[in-house]
Amino acid sequence: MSKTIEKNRKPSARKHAELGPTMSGSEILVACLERQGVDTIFAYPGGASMEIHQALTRSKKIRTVLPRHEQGGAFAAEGYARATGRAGVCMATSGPGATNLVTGIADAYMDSVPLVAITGQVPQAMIGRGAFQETDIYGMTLPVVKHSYLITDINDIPRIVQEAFYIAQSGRPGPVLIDLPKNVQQARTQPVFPKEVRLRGYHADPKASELELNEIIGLIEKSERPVLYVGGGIITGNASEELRRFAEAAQIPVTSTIMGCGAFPETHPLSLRWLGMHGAAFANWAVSGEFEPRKSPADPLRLIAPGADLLLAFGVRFDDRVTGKVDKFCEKGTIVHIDIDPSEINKNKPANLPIVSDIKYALGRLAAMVKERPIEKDFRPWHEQIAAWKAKAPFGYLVTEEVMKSQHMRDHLKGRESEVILPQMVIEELYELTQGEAILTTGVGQHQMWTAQYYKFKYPRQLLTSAGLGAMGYGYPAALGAKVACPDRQVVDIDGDGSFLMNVQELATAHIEKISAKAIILNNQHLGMVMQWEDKFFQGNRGHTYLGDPDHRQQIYPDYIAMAKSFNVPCERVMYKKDLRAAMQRMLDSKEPFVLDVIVPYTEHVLPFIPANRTVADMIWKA
Ligand SMILES: Cc1ncc(C[n+]2csc(CCOP(=O)(O)OP(=O)(O)O)c2C)c(N)n1
Ligand SMILES: [Mg+2]
Repeated sequence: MSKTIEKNRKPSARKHAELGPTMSGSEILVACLERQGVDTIFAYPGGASMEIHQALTRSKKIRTVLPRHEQGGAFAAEGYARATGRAGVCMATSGPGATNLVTGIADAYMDSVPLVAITGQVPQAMIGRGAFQETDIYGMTLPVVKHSYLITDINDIPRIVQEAFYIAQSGRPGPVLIDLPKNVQQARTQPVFPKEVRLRGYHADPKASELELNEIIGLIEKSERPVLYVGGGIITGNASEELRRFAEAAQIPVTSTIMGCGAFPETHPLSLRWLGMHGAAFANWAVSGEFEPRKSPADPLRLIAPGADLLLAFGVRFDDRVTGKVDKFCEKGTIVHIDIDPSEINKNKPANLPIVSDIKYALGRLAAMVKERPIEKDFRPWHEQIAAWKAKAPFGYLVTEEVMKSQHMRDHLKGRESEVILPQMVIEELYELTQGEAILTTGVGQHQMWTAQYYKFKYPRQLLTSAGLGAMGYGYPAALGAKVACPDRQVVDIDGDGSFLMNVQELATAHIEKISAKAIILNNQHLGMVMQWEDKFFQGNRGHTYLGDPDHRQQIYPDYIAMAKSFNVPCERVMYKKDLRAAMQRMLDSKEPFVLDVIVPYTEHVLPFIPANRTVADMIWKA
């Protein structure tokens, strides 16, 4: 080593850290966010966070987007994160601002979305005294965060922010909360920015052993009817390419969860689309077998054709919306479960071969192993069975007698039968017009399920939906976040009239911030999904599921055209099929945010449908 280099070597502490100029706690926080590469924060100010907003006004690197409700801000940050894989950042003041973030934090927790949520807190000396706008947000969010911090020392800010981003984005991603009391924001010091994160006992990158992976290959060689059941873990683990290589090399059909939509191209011949309560009948049969339909769960099960004898469950968590009655889910199959999070193993469904691993690594190795030594097995009979199932029960819909006789036809269409727009048609049309390339977000309800059914997702991070929590109001703010992250992509929220109304104020954010996310409201004037359950289980008795104005049923209520106008957002209503395509094209061509209010009948049910905690034999799949 030359002398000059020797002389310029920093003391060893400097190698691991860097000293900054004297700043306030708020400025240190913003400097730390910049160092993390944060380019956008969705933040709503208040007494306990305005100091941070002041510091943000001086940042040249961070765009601060003002949502019109903190929940909108949290969902937008999630949309940003789901679209990119990078942590989304949201911020709120103490008390009500912080509690308004909770739904977004819980959503990020359920769907493993990297989110850093920052809250202002009352000054330390006031904590525990019932101070104005004091809530214990740290305590309130404990069950729904991956980790959380209450900062009590200004000198901890740099380390904590760095850890927060590392924890949120590594291993199984999730939300991290940082609660920052006002006095710490106001204090001043010279920050020390650490260069690396050191967390004892946190292993973000476990890897399957060669022995375990060889065991999987052995099981595939012994099997006749293997199925890959893959989930959001493939997407968060950036393992789609490895999955495709492995599935193709081994010729194993792939079904996904809704979280996994796009993890494997849904247009691929090996794709079984998605499974579960409203998933493809053929995917459910491929996993659990086809049975004679039965009227009551007390009736015996009569097998028509067996399902998978080997289930490769990769990056999934055997959610009840997927499994139904969990002991009947793939009852006869050997189950291999790979997850990065050891707490998922044997949680809902015991696995015959449980493996804790980063899925990208495991699938990459499996693909390489199969390429080196091809599987000597002919799965053609299995592929033929699956082809027969696909032909028997594709996703489909009919304009039924019930639609024709419905109140919708009387109130709005005056009997013009050929002009009725079914919700499924809207999504098919959007798929065509966007060539399957758009990023879609959704609310929660029937429209969410139809979106997943009638749009075929070719890539990961294309369907952004509140799957685990099922939070209405998610769609439009999430679309804003995705559009900010991916300004060159077409981002469309397919929403329900109930869900859209829950965060409609975000139209203001869209207009003022010039975020041209689009929204299609599949407006059935009802809380459709709840209504569907009323029809099925409560003889159609309406328990507060009608959203229109009962005194003026012919009106569409509320009037989204007038509402959007007040936000200066263009909006069109479509009532007749003949007008749909052109209106949708105008929406897609718009350089501004745009709302398309499509009026659809409320009579449609989402099919297939496996009622909760039932089996594939109880699946209703024909209208
Ligand atoms: C915040 C929230 N409240 C209540 C529910 C329960 N819920 C699930 S779907 C649904 C109906 C949604 O109606 P809409 O958004 O109009 O969609 P549709 O089913 O009509 O397509 C309701 C009330 C929920 N998922 N989230
Ligand atoms: Mg509705």
